[in-house]
Order: sequence, then C-alpha cells, then structure tokens
Amino acid sequence: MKNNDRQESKVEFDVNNVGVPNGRYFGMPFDNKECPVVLISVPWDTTVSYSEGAAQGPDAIINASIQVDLYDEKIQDSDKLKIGTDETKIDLGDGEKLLADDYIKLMNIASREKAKKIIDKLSDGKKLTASLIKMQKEVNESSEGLNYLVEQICNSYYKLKKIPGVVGGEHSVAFGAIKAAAANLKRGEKLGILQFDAHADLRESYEGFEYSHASVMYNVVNKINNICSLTQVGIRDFCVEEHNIIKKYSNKKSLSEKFQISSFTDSLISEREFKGENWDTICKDIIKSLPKNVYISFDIDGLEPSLCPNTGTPVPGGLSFAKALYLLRKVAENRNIVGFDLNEVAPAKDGADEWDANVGARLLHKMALLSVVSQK
Ligand SMILES: [Mn+2]
Repeated sequence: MKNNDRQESKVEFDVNNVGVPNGRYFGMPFDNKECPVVLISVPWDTTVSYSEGAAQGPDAIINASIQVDLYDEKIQDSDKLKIGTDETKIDLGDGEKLLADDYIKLMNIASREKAKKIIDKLSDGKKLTASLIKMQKEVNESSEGLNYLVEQICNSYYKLKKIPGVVGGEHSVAFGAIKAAAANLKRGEKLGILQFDAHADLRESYEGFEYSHASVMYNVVNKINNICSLTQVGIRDFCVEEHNIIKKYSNKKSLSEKFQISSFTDSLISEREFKGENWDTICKDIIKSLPKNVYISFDIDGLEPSLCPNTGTPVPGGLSFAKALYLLRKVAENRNIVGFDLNEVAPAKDGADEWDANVGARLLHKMALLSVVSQK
C-alpha cells in the first residue's frame, strides 16, 4: 500500500492495540467532523540547503504513528482523543481531484528541481545565470503558492472550530499555518509564537529564496499581522544578522510593547542550569514571555540530534525529549494553544530506520493532545 493511500473502510479502532495502517495519523479512522484537531501533511522541502528528506516526513510519521501508544499518564481520557487527517481535495480543473498532500508532493518535485540547480551553482561559488535568476523567481512564486494553500486549508479548520496541526516538510511550511492562526483570533487578540529550533530562522532570505526554511520566522515577524511576540527555545546556530534582529526586539519589559523576541538559546539555558537553576524555573520564564494565545512551531532539530539524526541541518546540543515535553505541558496548562506545526522530520535515506519518524510521531501526538487540553 502506498503510504498515504487513505483507506475508506473504517476498521474497528482499538486504542489498546497496535493501529491498522489506513494512511491516517495514528491509524485513527474517525471522520474529521468528530475530531477537535486535524493534522495536515505538507510534504515540501524545496529550499533545503544541506540534506533533503523533509518532504518524506509526513508519510514516514504516518507509518511510525501506528505503533504510538495513545495513553498519557498525565491527561485524563487521553486515549479517547480523536485526531483527524486532512483530506482536502484540490480540483485540477478537468474534473480530476487530488488530495492536497499529493498535490503538494507534485509541486515540490517541480520546484525542488529548480531550487537544487540554483543551490548547486551557488555552492560552487559561481554567479547565477539569467535563466537561473528566472528560476529563482519561479521558486519564490511556488513558495507563495504553497503558503497560500496551507493558509487556506488551516482556515477551513478554524472555520469549523478545529485546531489545525501542520506536519512538514521543511520549516517554511509554518508560514501559512501561522498566518491562518493569527487571522482567526478573537477581535483585538494577538498571537505569540513559541519556536523550538536549533536555528533562529530570522534571515531575510537565504540562497535568494524569499521563503527559505532559514527565513520562516523573519517572514512571520515581518509579513503577518497580529503577532506580538516570538519566543525561541534551543537556538544554537545563528548568524550576526539574526543576532542583531534578536537584540533589536529583546530587552522589552513587557508584552505591552509593540513586538518582542525572547531567545532562550541553548547556551543560555545550559548556563542557567550549570549555575543551579532547574528546568521548571526556566520554563516559567519561557511561559512569561508568551501571551494568552500561542502557536507552537516545532522544528525537530531543536531536540538533541540523537533524536533526529536525519534532519536537514542537525546541530549538537539541544533539548531532551523529556524537557521539550515538560515545557509543552506547562504551556498547555497556562496558555491557549491555537495551532501548531512539526517540521524538518526526515526519515533515513535508505528507509530502513524509523527512528526519526518514531520520535516525530510521539511528539506530534503530544502536541495534538496538549493543544486540545489547553483550550480554556
Ligand atoms: Mn527551523
């Protein structure tokens, strides 16, 4: 069976047993109408600069998710939570329809091919030819198309009062999801972003790609209304340009200021711990930097590389699974999680090893669960 072939037969679902593969997350057979949270696969890795594979993330996570135990010792009735899988169909115009994630796969193959030519040329230290500059423009247009599609799909779930969770794909897939989250708040309310990441992703553009994975938070901060803050956790690989942006928007005393970035870098966290502070105290500070409504953008490389060895740009250091989960639980207890994404999960090249997807699936289940229990 092809990974993402949705099975129409709704086999009996038993939470105490291993799931039956049906092309849906966690093997859940439910109608999306019954689900408070719906997961949207966005298999897109057009702008990856180091190692490809994030486009295979959603299918790999779906496969690995079958064996995730749905019981959570801290949350009542956690095993009863119904999680949906997006089934938006894209009309191809001639009466033919395609599932959105299959459509995105095709878009990605075309634009990745172009982007790769540009990246290869640049990494050879050469200048782009006129035809490559034209291609660069086309890649940017495809990225805009992707952003719009993700935004529209997320909007459709907000209309139904459901929480959308986007599964990437490279980190750029978060843009459309965050735009939709910010647009669907109650009047006058603002959104804070909690970003788990090894990288700041605050570059104005990267390799000439306006919607690069390395620029996603720059774009979020500069192109989306209603965002009041960005809180970064686990950052440990960033450039001067990004450092300057962080500095410019930090040191604000309160969230009533126009916009604030709080960067809990990996070294800052380690230093506080080495000097005797515990993770709970640091989590309290992280939560203090967040407004009532929080969108969580989780780049898997925010975790220790041993938990995501095949991700596009792994960096030493990072959060343990337990620390990330503890922080997520604290956010859910104290704030309202309005949307989330998990990105940059990439399976092993030979497909033999499920480890990255296994970690991703477990994290995804916790994020889906906690976003629902956070609703107050
Ligand atoms: Mn990132």
